[in-house]
Amino acid sequence: PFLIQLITHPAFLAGECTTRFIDETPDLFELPRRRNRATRLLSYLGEIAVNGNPLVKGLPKAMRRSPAPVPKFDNTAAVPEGSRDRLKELGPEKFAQWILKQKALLLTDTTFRDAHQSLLATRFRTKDLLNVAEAYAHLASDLFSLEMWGGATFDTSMRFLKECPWQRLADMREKVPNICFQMLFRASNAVGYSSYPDNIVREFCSEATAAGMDIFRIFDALNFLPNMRVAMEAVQKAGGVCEPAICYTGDILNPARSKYDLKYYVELAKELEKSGAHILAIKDMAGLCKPYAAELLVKTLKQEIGIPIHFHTHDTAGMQAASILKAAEVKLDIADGAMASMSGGTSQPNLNAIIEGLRFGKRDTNLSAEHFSQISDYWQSVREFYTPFDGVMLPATAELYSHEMPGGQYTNLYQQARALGLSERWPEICKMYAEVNQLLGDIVKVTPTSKAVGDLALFMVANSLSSEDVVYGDRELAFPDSVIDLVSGMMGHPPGGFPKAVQKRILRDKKPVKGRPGASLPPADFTAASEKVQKLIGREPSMRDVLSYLLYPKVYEEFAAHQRKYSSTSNLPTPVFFYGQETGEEIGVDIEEGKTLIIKFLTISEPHADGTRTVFFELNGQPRDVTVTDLS
Ligand code: 3PY
Ligand code: ZN
Repeated sequence: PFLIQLITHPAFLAGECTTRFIDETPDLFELPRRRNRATRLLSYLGEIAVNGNPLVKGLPKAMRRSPAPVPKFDNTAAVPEGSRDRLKELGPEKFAQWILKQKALLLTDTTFRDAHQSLLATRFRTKDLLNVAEAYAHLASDLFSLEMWGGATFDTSMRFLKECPWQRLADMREKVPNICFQMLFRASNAVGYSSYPDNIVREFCSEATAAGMDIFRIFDALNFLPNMRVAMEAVQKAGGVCEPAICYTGDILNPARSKYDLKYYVELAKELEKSGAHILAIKDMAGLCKPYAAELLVKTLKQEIGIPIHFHTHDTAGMQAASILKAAEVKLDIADGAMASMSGGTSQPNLNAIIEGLRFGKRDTNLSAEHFSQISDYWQSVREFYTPFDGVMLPATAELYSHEMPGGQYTNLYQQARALGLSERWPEICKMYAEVNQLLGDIVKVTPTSKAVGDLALFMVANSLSSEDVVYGDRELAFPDSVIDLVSGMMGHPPGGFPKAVQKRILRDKKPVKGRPGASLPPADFTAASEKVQKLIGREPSMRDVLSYLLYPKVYEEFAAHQRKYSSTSNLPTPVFFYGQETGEEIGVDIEEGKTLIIKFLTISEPHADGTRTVFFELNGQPRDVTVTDLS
């Protein structure tokens, strides 16, 4: 095709063909590249048509195929100014001052990140996020921020959805220029499950800021300050808004839970303010901060520190909108909620209801009920694409206050238990989770420490082990890696350290890490990583590619292999990505600005002698077929 392109090119026909002409005429290469791209996409569609997508195998089927209706807005109107314009104008310090002056309670919408992480195993695809992004820019410009990145989205988008997380951020940024973006950053654990070298943490923050991230909520899963400071400094240096979090556990109202009392949180908050925080987050990842505790905590913090306070909670027990309202009464500055149709349960409290709860009062948000309803309707339709991941809605029980499981983990651990055939023993697992927490000295439980506690609880129930067996038994036990990482100090250190006997039994002869793990990890070699990535993707990698690889080497390799084999599948509609096309269905796939492939699926042949099948399509009106090995 290249030769035909060349000899039929108008410049060639006009006798102007030189080597320079070939170099300077990139459209010569366009046809083969596009064809190649189309062939690869057809291979994906053929593969799904014959073998299905393993992601949804055995899970309840999503019945919705029609696109989710996007709220109407005047797209010829200028994008209204929003919090991001204010941040750009003022810079982080003065922006924080501006927040303090607001009468309204400011709101963050978590639907693009935590809500689907908590309810749908983080499976929202970029396409569904982008489709509503411009509507947000026009209809929800008075939101304080959109939490749309970080936490599990980084790993999940590559591992399961085969999408580039950086591309998601950059594309969202393009469509929403006016509202601040917020991300969740696990301090030295970055967007992963254990400490990374400091140079990765630094480079990540700098690159995320360049890609359009504004506000970094930084937490450490043990509230371990040395880990947080590395990330805080990196964000400050990159010019981002630094929002460190105190992770809330226990119950400040319960005199018997004295390890994490009011004084503990106030001291932590003061330290964070001293280290240059612009905003302080209260991260109530399990939804334990009851209304009167929230009131006491926020009221006290407002007296003790001078920076704005941002409250994040999960509605697992069903009571957390009340905590937000109580905190708003004592001058909380910003609260997190999720759009109605993606709220409640292990997700955030209902944003639409909070807006109405505050209407006509002192902290009235002045946000539009009508616009936010339309946006919630969009998410309700989108949610119907994700039925396979929307399974278990565990009832909230007051047991939550004894096991203290984070929202994002609650349903996940249940799924893990079910996969091990232990779903009948779920109440026992919850009790064991609480027991493991005490065994480890009563620690903060949030990614990644919560995973280690959950893994150990499952391990103990599955192997019928008691706490005594773990501490005093002499049976050889192959503890899960996450548990070894935790007690060896690779996730940082809890206040007072881990109980020595437990640590010794789990680590045996292995020595625990002293101090901050990042301080003893060798720096990552970016040059070597870049060479490796170049081999995987066949082009000069960007720093973003290299960071994705360094954070998740194996996941990145598989993601790169998917791209090589199928090209980017990110633009396929979600039902097609999960289930393939229906017979006779025609879809338009934008492969780049202004270029759309029209793909119609016709049929699948009977199997051939070699176990393959032929899948027939029409591509832009022309017949095309691909051969796929039938794995059934
Ligand atoms: C994460 O780290 O992904 C969390 O959501 C913690 O709450
Ligand atoms: Zn959360």
